[in-house]
Amino acid sequence: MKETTLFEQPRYQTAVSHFQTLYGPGDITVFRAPGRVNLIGEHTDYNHGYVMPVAIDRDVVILARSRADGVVRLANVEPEFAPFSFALSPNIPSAPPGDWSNYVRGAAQMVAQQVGEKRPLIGFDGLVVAAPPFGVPRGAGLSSSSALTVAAAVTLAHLNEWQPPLDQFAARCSRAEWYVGTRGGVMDHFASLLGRPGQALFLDCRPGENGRYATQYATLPSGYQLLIANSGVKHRNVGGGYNYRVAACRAGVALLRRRFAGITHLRDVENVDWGELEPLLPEETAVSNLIQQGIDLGDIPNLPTDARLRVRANCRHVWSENWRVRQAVDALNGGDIARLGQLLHAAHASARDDYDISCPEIEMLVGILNSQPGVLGARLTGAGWGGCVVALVEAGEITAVVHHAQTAYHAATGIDPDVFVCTPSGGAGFVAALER
Ligand code: NG1
Repeated sequence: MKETTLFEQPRYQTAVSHFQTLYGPGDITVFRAPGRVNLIGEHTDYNHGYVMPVAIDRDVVILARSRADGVVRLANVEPEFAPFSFALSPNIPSAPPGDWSNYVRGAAQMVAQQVGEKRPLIGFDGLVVAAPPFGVPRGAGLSSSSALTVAAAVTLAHLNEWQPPLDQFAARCSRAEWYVGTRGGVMDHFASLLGRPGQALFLDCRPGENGRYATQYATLPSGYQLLIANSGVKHRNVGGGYNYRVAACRAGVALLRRRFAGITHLRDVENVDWGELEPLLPEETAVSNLIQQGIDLGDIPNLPTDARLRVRANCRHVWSENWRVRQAVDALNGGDIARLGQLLHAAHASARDDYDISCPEIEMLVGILNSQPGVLGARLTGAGWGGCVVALVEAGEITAVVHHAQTAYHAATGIDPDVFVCTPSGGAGFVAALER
């Protein structure tokens, strides 16, 4: 996009004037990182499995001006996010849990570690612009937090002239987000950095021996659109259910290893019949019981010893979801859209029944969407417990489906859902520079 065009847009005009009020006149560089919607492949990434996300046309933007003293000062156009500052270093102290600055601190620490002591670290004065309607909706399973992490990392990498290969950068961004206390996988950061307009990313979340990741792109079929419906129920990964699922999968691998020596992730048993795996996994067990059996879960934060884990069903979801993602790639490449729709249905049922990550509002939305002509498939997307539903819809029916989802969901729950058509966008990076 040409600079003049970009800075003439009201979103950027307002942001530039806000920036100048904070930091005075001078040059401004703009970076962006999109959120993502996951078409299929939920909770498979941290199991070294397969995912198929799309970068969405809602993003986190950072306006930045470099500072030679290595300090990062960051404000947000949304006043509920308090400004903060810190000095770049390979070991940046964290703010209290839940503070938005931790995503930026985690990203900054990672970049500082990579750029190393070769030269002085360049910091920046910055402004985050991610308010509705252009920003990534927060707590909606569309990776607003990872978009913030990636936007901060992209800004600092650019200012410090660090240009790693994109897959390596994405993997490092994912690890950087562990700083906030989650043990998430690589999907969101890959989607945000490697997204392409009009395409879904098929990612194998297991790195090769050289540490590189295999990626492919599948073009979304013409004549169909992706609809995103936000249930309005906020989901959070910090604490609670997400890490329980990570633990259940880890425990499953440890138990299966007694029969299948050397396996490290559920991915390793993708070609073994489920019937062979099932008897080796307990239906439900307490964390304390697993620890007594010598299974190491000690590094997973927020995991009480009396937490009960549905090891068998959780592992079944991951095992079957990996199969569905591979089928979905074949369906997309073969133009079999009806088949893709069926796979989305099946993926939703598995996420609900085996992974227990749905909730009544999501069920309501999925039901409403599935009842409409032109909807091929609908499923919850992202970590779960609220957030968004993604649906594949015939283009000719999309307006009616959006309208119906809004009115029917509001009538049933009293919540006004944000329902929108998603245009797959390009990946994160430098956008434009304004020289003054
Ligand atoms: P969201 O929906 O953005 O919270 C989380 C994880 C992903 C993946 C999905 C479930 C993080 C940063 N993101 O995404 O890696 O595991 O859940 O498929 O932890």
